Amino acid sequence: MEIQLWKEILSPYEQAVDELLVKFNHIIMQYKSMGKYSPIESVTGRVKTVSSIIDKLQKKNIPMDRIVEEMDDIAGIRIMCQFTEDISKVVEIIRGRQDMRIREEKDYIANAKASGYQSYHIILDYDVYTVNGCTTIQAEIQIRTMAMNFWATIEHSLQYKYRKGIPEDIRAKLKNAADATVALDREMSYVRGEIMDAQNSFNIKANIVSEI
Ligand code: 0O2
Repeated sequence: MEIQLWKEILSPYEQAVDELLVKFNHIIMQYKSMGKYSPIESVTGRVKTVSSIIDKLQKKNIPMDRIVEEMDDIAGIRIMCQFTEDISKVVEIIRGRQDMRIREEKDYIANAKASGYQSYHIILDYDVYTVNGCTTIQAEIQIRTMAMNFWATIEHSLQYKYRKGIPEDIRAKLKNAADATVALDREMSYVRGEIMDAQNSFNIKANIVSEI
């Protein structure tokens, strides 16, 4: 397909990622400016590359003219939280918004994948207003703790290294590491109250200093 046509297809997805990043970053800023603990630690976003869209279309037997309806992760947002408890708070924030209409939720924290992968996925319908009018696209939001993100990032890069499949011994080690991640998140939950108090008072002090 021509480059120009791909640019036209991907343009609303790029706009959606930009807009969603602004919205989630403002949530972080608003919590901080109120001197409150933010359930969102950081947020990243990306538009799927053309080659990985083509790979997925072929793998799932999706025709080109069904991209908008069938592909739900061309626009991808990843939200990192400090604690497992923050994830449900972020889900509630998204559920309460009218500009992000939830199509589907997948809880890979309650039901981790066989690989050990943990994350909470939300598929959205999101309206993008362009010079040609309004178009609704799908976007995938992945919400996870920093520990879950550490594991998923390493495992994802190994998937690239071992394109024909991660060897069994490495998969077993990754599964152990995933179990350690669960244990780490559980331990951190025990000290959550302490950390939140410390961060709240740090934010309040920082606000006072910036006002002087
Ligand atoms: P990328 O490069 O991140 O875009 P499918 O999308 O067909 O694989 P499904 O059921 O439609 O499957 O989506 P699923 O499994 O709910 O979520 C897909 C995305 O979740 C993946 O996108 C990854 O980002 C992430 N993910 C799912 N399983 C794993 C896993 O075992 N390890 C890691 N590291 N990430 C996972 P892509 O398109 O595969 O990759």
